[in-house]
Amino acid sequence: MRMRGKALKALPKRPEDTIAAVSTPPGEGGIGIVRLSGANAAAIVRGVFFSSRNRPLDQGRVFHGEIRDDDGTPLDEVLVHIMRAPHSYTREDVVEINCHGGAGPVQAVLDLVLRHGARLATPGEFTKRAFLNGRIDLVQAEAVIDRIRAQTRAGLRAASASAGGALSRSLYELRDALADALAHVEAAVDFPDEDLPDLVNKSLREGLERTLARMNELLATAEAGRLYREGARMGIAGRPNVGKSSLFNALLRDSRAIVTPVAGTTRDLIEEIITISGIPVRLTDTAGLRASEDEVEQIGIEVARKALGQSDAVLFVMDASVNATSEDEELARELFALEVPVVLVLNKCDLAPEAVAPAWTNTAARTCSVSAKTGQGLPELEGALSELLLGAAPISPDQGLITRAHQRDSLRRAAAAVTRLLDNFDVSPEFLSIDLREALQAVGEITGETTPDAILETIFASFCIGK
Ligand SMILES: Nc1nc2c(ncn2[C@@H]2O[C@H](COP(=O)(O)OP(=O)(O)OP(=O)(O)O)[C@@H](O)[C@H]2O)c(=O)[nH]1
Ligand SMILES: [Mg+2]
Repeated sequence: MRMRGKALKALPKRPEDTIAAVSTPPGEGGIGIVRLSGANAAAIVRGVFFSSRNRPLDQGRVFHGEIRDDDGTPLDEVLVHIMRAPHSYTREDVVEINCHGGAGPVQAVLDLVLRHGARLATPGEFTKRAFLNGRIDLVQAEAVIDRIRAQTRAGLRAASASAGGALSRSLYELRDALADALAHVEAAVDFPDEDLPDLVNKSLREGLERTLARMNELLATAEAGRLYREGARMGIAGRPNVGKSSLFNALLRDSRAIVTPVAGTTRDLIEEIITISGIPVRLTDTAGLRASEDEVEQIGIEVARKALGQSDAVLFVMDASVNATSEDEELARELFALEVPVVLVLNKCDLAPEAVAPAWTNTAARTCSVSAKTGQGLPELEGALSELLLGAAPISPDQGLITRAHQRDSLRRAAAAVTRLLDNFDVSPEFLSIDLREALQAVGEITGETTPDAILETIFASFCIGK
């Protein structure tokens, strides 16, 4: 899909050289793919590939044959697939060589095509070419790497929606509305004697108010977008023996952490990923927090405190079957001071079904009664955690979300410019056009139309080699 529309900046020159890289991960597998892109891709492969049926390499077919070394020795048996420009990922000629998947074959085939004139691709260079050649915009390019790195189905759906253009479409609507407003305002500047009719002024203002509302709607997706993409961290804290490791195992649905009746069982951090409402959550079980003489335990407690401070949420576990102690109270005070949302978990409710949170926990913290042993209350706890992350009405991953900090920052800048403009609407039109230009620039930085080259470099450099 072509999305660039009215580009605000001339595209950089099309790259001339032909690049090559291994597109599959290192290690052993059924196949390993060496990919080439550029004007000489087919010619380079023709020099090293020998078709088993002696057919000329051409588009649209898969060819079986051998890759031979310069002295004619067979290196690997392969399938070759040619995609001619512009019907390819990069819009250039692309050739994929399917080798046997091991370091030996893929490296030998890569070395050979490099000797025959290809250059080793930099990280993300195939996708960068797709962007520079106008096949995809920057939002879609970034969604490609999000697809590769997606850890949950919801994360993959969010990335796929953006790769398909869902977020881009919203941004182009904003850009077009801002560009139209700018045209109106500049007409007013060009013909200063002719006051803009009130009607035009009114519809301009209303249009910009709608644009601002739409920007704010998109900004409201940023937290969910970040969570689907990056995930969250949650730590389990509490006194020794309250059942933290049991709860960790129950949420993981696996016996990962050691559970014993001995207080001080867990020493090190134990981390595993669980999924809550489509969000990958790195759950950390920690050493029970208490004043301890034991050196190993003390170190564990220190590490636990640090991990908890870096969490997006803390599950503060208490043993409901015994009276809360002053240690619980002190710990609660410490955890609430972290300014991280805390969920109070009253565990072992199978032993004490009527237990309630002690009066001193009377804060805004959510409270859940669970039994890590029987599983009672776990769905409610997971629901509370989901609400804590995504709110009561979760945003669907399919709608094209703002997922990255740089997208959010640019959109905030655009919204601030439109807000400023609306606040000063009755002042001279020159000022309006300055704000409109700034908003357009900021929106264009998200889609790639006005993104400075240095930032583009950084974005693509974070991709993997071969993509
Ligand atoms: N009845 C009952 N026992 C539980 C429950 N959860 C944990 N236990 C028991 O409580 C004891 C301590 O459990 P752990 O999960 O090791 O507790 P912990 O908080 O990780 O302890 P430390 O690692 O020492 O800090 C074990 O004997 C568990 O079987 C529960 O929901 N109900
Ligand atoms: Mg433990």
